[in-house]
Amino acid sequence: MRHWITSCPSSCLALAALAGLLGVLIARSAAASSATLEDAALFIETAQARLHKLAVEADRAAWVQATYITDDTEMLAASANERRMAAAAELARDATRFDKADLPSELARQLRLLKLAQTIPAPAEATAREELTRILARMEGAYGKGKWRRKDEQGQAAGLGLDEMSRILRASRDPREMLDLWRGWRTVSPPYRRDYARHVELSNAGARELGFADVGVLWRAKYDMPPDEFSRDVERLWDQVRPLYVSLHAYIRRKLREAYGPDIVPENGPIPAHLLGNMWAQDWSHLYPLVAPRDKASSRDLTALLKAKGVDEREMVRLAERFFVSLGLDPLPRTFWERSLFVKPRDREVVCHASAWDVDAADDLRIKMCIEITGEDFTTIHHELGHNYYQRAYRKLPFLFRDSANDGFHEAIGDTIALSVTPRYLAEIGLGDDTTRSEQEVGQLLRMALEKVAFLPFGLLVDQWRFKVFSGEIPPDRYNQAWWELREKYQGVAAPVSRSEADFDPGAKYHVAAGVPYTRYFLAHILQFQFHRALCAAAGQTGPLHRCSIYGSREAGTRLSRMMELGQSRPWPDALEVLTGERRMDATAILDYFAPLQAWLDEQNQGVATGWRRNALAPEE
Ligand code: X8Z
Ligand code: ZN
Repeated sequence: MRHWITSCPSSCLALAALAGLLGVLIARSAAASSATLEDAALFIETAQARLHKLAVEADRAAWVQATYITDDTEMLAASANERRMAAAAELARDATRFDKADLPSELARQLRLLKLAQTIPAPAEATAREELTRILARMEGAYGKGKWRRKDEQGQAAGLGLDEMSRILRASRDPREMLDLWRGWRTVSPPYRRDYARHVELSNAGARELGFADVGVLWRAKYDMPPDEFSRDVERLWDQVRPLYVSLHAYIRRKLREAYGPDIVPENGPIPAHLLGNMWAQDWSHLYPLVAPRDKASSRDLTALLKAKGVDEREMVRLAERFFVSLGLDPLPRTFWERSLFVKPRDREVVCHASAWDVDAADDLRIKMCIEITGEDFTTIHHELGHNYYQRAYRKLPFLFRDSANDGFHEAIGDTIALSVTPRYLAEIGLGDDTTRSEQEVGQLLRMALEKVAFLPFGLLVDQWRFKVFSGEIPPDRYNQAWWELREKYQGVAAPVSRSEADFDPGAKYHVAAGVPYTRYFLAHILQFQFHRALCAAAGQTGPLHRCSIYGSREAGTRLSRMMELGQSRPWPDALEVLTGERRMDATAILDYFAPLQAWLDEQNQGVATGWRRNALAPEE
C-alpha cells in the first residue's frame, strides 16, 4: 500500500459495521477505569483492517492521478485520500484512550504508530479536511503539470516541463541560459503559495488534535526518541560531515570561478544557485566534466557506457533487478513489468518525479519514473527498487509495522546497492571494461562526492525550513527570505537574482509541493555508507570502501533481508544493529569512503578561500 514518495492517500462505505463495533469498543473502554488488553487488541486489529482497505483504494486512485493528471483524476484521488485521512485521524484520536493502559510492547507500539501514521494529519472537521485534501492534490498536480513558457527568438512561447528544463540545464555552460531556466522553473510555484500557507494551518490543526504542538513536532516524533533528541542527533551527523562538504564547496567554487569569471562567482561568498547543473543545486554530478582533475580524470561515464551498449529503459530496470537477485532476493513479479511506468507518455501529463509503489501489500509492486538513459537515472532505478524490495520484505507483518525502521532506512536501501555499482561490477556485467588506474580513483570519488556529499546540506535544510514554517517561526510573509537564509547557511548557495515574497522558491521542490518529509534523504545519505560498510564486511571484502561491490554475495543479502523483514516492528536502533552491529547512525563510514578525496581536496584547496560570507557578490537585478 504505501508508496514511497507521496504520503499515503484513502474509502469507507462498507465500513459502517466496523465503525459501529469500534463505537461499542470505545464506549466500553471509556467506561472502564483502564482499557483492557482485549479491547486494545481488538481495536488495533479492526483499525488495521480498515486502514489497509482504505489505503489500497487511495493508492489506486493516486496511481491513476499521478500517471494521468486531469481535473477528474485529481478529484478522485483527493476524495479517496480524504476518506483514508478521515479514518486515520479518527483512529489516531481514538487510540489515545489506551494511553494509560499497561499493554504488551508490541501492542503499545502499534497504538503509538497509529498516532504517528499520518504525514499530513487531517483535522476532524469535515469541511476543513476536504479543503486540505483538495489543496494537496492541487499542489501536486500543479507541480507535475508545471510548464515554463520560454520565448524563442521570434517571440513564440513554447511550454517546457521540468524534465526538458533539467536536461538543458545539466548540459548548459551558458550562464544566461542557466539563469533563464532557473528562473523559469520558479514561475510554477507562486500560484500555490497561498494554498501552501493554508495547508500549514489545516494540517497543524490536525496535529494539535492528536496532541502534537505542530506538524513538524509530529514528524520528528517518528524516530523512537524525543523530538529534541532527534534534532540534536541530526546536528551531530551534520557536524561530522560538514568539513568534507566545505572542502568540496571551496574546490567547486574555484573551478566555477575559473569557468565563468569573478563577476559571476565570488571568491569567498556563496555559489550562485543556477550554475550547479541541477534545478535545486542538490546534485552537482553534471559538473564533473568541468571540474574533473586534469591528470586524474576517471574514464567511467555511465551514461556513455549505457548509450554505447544500446541499453534501453526496461533493460536498465532489468539490470538493477539482477543485482538484487544476485543477493538471493526473488525476481520482481510479472505485474511489476506490466503495471510500472518507465517512460514518459507523450499524450498525457504525469508526475515524473520517481516513486516506488506497493499497491496491495500482496505483490503489486511498481515504479513510476520517466527514465532517461543516464547514469543518474540508473542510480535512481536502484533507489526505487530498494523501496520495492523493502516493501516486499515486510509485507507479512501487521499493517502498522509495514514500513521501514525509520524513513531514512527506506531511502537508503537502493542507494546502498548503487554504491556497489563500481567499475569492476560494470565490467562483470559487460558494461565497459575496468581499466581504472588507481590514480584515476580520485576522479571517480569526486564524481561520487558531487552526487552524495553535495546533497547533504540540501537534505538537511528543506525540513529545517518546514519545521520553522509549521511552528510559526517562519510566517508566510517570510517564506522566501527564510528559505534563502537556510540555503546560504547550510549549502553556501545564493539566489542568482534578487527574490521577493512574490516568489515561492521552496514550492519549486517536489517534496514541498507534495508534502513529503525530506530529512529522510539526509539520513539516507549517511546510512547508505554505514550499510555499505557493514555489507562489504559481511561479503568478506577488506579493501577500500569505494572499491567494494557486494554483487553476488548471499551473505550480504541475508543480512540485508533480516533487517528489512523487521519492518517497523522494532525501534530503529534494533534494526540498525541487525545490519551493522551498531546502534547509532554514524557518519564515519561516509568519511572513510571519501578519505582519499578529502586528502586530495586539502591539497587542491591550499591557499584557496574556504567557507562563505554573506553578500560577497550582490545579486544582479
Ligand atoms: O525523491 C527522491 C527519490 C524518490 S523517494 C527519487 N529523492 C530525493 C530528490 O529527488 O530530491 C532521491 C534523492 C533525494
Ligand atoms: Zn526514495
